[in-house]
Amino acid sequence: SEKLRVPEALTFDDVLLKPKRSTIEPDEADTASQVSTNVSLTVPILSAAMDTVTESGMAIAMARHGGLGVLHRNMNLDQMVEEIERVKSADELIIPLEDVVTVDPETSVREADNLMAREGVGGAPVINTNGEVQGIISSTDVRPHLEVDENDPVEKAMTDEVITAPQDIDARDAFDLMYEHKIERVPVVDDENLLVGLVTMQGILQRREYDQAVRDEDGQLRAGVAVGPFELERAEAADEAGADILFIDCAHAHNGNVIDSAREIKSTVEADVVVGNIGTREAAKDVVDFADGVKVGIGPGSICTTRVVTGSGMPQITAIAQVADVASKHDVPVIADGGIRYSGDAIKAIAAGADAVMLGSYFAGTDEAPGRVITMNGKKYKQYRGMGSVGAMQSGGGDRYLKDTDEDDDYVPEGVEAATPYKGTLQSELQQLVGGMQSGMGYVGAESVPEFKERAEFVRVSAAGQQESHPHDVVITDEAPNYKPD
Ligand code: RVP
Repeated sequence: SEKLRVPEALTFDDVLLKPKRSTIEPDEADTASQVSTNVSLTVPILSAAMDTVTESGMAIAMARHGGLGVLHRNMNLDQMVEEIERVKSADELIIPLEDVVTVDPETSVREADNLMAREGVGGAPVINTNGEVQGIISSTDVRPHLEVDENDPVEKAMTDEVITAPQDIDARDAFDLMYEHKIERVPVVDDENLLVGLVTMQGILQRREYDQAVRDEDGQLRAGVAVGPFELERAEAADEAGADILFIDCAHAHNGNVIDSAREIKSTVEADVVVGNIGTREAAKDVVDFADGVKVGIGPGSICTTRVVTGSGMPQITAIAQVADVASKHDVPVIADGGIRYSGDAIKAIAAGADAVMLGSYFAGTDEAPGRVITMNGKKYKQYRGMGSVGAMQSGGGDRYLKDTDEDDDYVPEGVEAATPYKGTLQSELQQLVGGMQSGMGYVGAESVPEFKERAEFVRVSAAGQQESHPHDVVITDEAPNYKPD
């Protein structure tokens, strides 16, 4: 029958990268990649918009290490705005006025000392009632010594010839200024000498530590945010709060209403808009004219039951390749979302045409993911659940599955609630992931992501070949940091 003359679709384990002549050492492989029209990443990796994966703690860590966190949307708009602001301000060069500890010139030395100790700062600008900078006081100025009594006003103990910086100072100049004057902090003032913020040496050194960090033009960390397919209000609030990319969070974005709504969101906001998820060439054709990126994945997720519950889906390598065929012609970046268990899967996704990959389970066990560590049978785990699981849908966001979740007793879930082994810090997980991907680029002989996509070729793997790929005929005695038997 015609019906049964069906095309084949492949996933990660069906293919391997063909090794090619190479002059590239793995650590020379440059992983920088475009993730949407206006945002590129140092490492092409995103953490999933799930309530057991990405809140501000994860998003800050992801951006600091060169990737991007996408905040989930099981939270109200106020919480979301707060979360976005946390990410955006995490590594800010200039601490904004509202967060700066200041003291009044008349305050007693004792009070100032107590205040600084309480707030955990080593010094504070001294400002008058107009907000003009009069001096700066540091905890060493208030230590008991001969000239100053603890009941004296701060103005007697402060440094009054204070070095200040203009609002447009950059990290380099701020460092030089502080180094030259041997000072730890510099008040930032406007033209009228009114205090607008503070730069600290500690802040600058912290920023330097993250030399891979993904930042916007103002030096703030980049943040991604999930919005429901019909949540125009959330989209506007996220945009207003400074989100860099909005991710339309839908399990099946190839739907007329979703596409219309996504188009409307795109025309309203300044942020980039990534549309997803999709998994076919036809879906890609319907969104590439307006999307700043497309996200691919219908059913590959580790906690996802879409394929068994609905009988539909698309094995991930084929889904990526189909979408990328169309999207690449329109210069629309492709994000492969779901099903990645190993660094090898991630680099195969890129070989199939993705520009970046999104992972959930891989990161859910790290310290930076929300939720606490639980112990079962002596082993440590963290909770990890699908956003289409009953529990997650009860916390909001069921419209991802295009269902009316006001009637909350008749959910048809498309995900499960689970636990994943506890893994320690995100940094060490990312290091293994990125390192493995770079080695993959080395095997193919490509120095950059675009060159890798060009050069990579797949071979098809048989069941016997797949068995050969994994450790076999041995008993593993010491667990490797990047391999766990299924
Ligand atoms: P994985 O990395 O395999 O754990 O997959 C994570 C992805 O699974 C998410 O980014 C999302 O696209 C998808 N997901 C999230 N919840 C569900 C579900 O409940 N079915 N699926």
